[in-house]
Amino acid sequence: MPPTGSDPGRDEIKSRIQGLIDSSEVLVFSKSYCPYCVKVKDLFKQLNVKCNVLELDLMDDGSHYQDTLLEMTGQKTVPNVFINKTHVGGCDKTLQAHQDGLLKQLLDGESYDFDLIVIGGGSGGLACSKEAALLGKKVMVLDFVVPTPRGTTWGLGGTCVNVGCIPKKLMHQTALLGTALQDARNFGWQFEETVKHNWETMKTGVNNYIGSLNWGYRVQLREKSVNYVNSFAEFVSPHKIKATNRRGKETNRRGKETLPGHPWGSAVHHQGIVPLCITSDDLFSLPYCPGKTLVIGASYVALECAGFLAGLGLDVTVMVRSILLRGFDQDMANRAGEHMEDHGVKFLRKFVPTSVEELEKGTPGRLKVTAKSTETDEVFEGEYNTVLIAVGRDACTGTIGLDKAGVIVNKKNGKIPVNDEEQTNVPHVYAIGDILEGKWELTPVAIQAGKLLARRLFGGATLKCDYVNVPTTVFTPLEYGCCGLSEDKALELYGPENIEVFHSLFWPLEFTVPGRDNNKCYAKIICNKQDNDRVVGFHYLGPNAGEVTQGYGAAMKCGMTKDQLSNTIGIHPTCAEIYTTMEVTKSSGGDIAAAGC
Ligand code: NA7
Repeated sequence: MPPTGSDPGRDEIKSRIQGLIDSSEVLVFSKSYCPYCVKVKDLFKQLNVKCNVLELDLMDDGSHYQDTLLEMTGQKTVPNVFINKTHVGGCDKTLQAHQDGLLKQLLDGESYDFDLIVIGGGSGGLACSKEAALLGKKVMVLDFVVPTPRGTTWGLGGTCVNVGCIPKKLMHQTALLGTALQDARNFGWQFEETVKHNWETMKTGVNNYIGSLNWGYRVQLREKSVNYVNSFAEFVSPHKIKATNRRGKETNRRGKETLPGHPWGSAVHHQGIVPLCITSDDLFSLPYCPGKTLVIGASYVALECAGFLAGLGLDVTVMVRSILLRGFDQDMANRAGEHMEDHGVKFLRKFVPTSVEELEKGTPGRLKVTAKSTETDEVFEGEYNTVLIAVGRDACTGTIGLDKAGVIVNKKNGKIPVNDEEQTNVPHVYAIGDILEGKWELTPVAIQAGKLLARRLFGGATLKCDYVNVPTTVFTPLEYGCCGLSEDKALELYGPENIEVFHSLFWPLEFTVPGRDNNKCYAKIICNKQDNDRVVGFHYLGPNAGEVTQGYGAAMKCGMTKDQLSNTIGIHPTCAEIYTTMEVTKSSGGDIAAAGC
């Protein structure tokens, strides 16, 4: 049994190990029969470097040494190598360090400044850095926002906090309040004055809240002794990071483990028209109301922005190149789109923009947009005050010197491939968050991955981030929450004969008195018949989609089946209860209209 608590034996071993680390040029904890240890010892022999070797299997208290090493380094296995007080790691890491020149630098007396350097202060980077610091590690976070072509910039916290989830949900809430005001009259509220919306008040309120979050993050980093530097970071060698601040001053730092995340940029592929247009990065702090707006793009950023702008009473058109919400369940995407159309959002389908001309300067000005059909020769011309380009976001990995560290990047999309431990092809360089290839671009996923990574790197933990059945919500005017597979994907994976889809329309009680959106909300679960009718896809279109989906997401993690759902007692009257009473299958073609309690 390893000694626990403040065991004097353990403390004694710890101080002995520390003494050895401090006094040895090269220290190898080894086992005499271990072939990996032999490899490492041979390497030092070849390099003609004398090392202090402790064969733990030949020592009476060797197993206690091993447990203490786990506590000190997060590594239980041997060999466990230290050079000039720096923990190098096991056999693979030592050989890699030899290959990339680090071993030589360490033997020459150069050591690391930090145990972990995090590039990018987004949700994932901050979570990882704070956790690593809690585990007693020396951590640096480098974060720098390169201004958008329109000059917009922001503070610490990354996309979600500054130009993503937070401002968009608050602006969505602004729009929902407008609808609530209309509903209120049907509930007896009387207010005579014309209801108007003031963009600047909303923008200031939202931006002030974001400012408080930026400040909060800085305080948290300081409290946890994470070294935060507002500088642009780039690799100059596998372990060396150059940091350039706003005034162009450069400093170099050496990190043992490195986590590149940032920077991101809105993808503005229509280079010619860019200077006249804005992106969502600009919209959330736009100093004036955008007026009549054309939104180019049809994924969630585009639809969410179009939705809340229309909810503020603006004239909004969405230019769709192909389909709505690519990658999401298409049945649900179309229903969310239909609801937007019913509430005044115009859709210009199968068109792409060809030019934008300025007709008049102003805040907002007037722009003429020309577009061409993707299917016919048809040309479209329209006048707008604002053109918002929302055609995806790029991982700007080309600017942070990843090539100098030898990190492989997918050249097509700038994303970084990693293994299931978020490790890149370079063992000491990890990546998390939106920058990862083939993973979710969601804040909570990045936070989870970052925390778990720090615990694995520095706390001896083994738990990996689970990227399966991640719940998410699109904040369109009628919100869309989902978890697991889309119907299309489930059909493709399991085949139509093995899938049962249960579905229902519903009418939220709060919509009944104002008499709106009857039978527009929709619930659907996709079950795998071959696996006990396990729910493999959950879809919800209705109010409070995030709140509803979160709980069912937890149930799906526990392997929820249709039977378990049917045996669950609903909470009445709510929207979420619909899942406990869904009996109509899609294949039956049965009536799914809501019919009271
Ligand atoms: P997505 O999910 O990358 O979707 C991009 C959308 O833009 C999609 O509808 C595309 O249509 C459309 N698109 C892409 N290129 C063009 C061009 N050239 N012309 C017209 N339309 C185009 O992006 P989001 O904007 O929702 O951003 C998601 C990110 O924001 C995510 O990374 C989070 O970090 C936050 P398509 O379906 O390809 O025809």
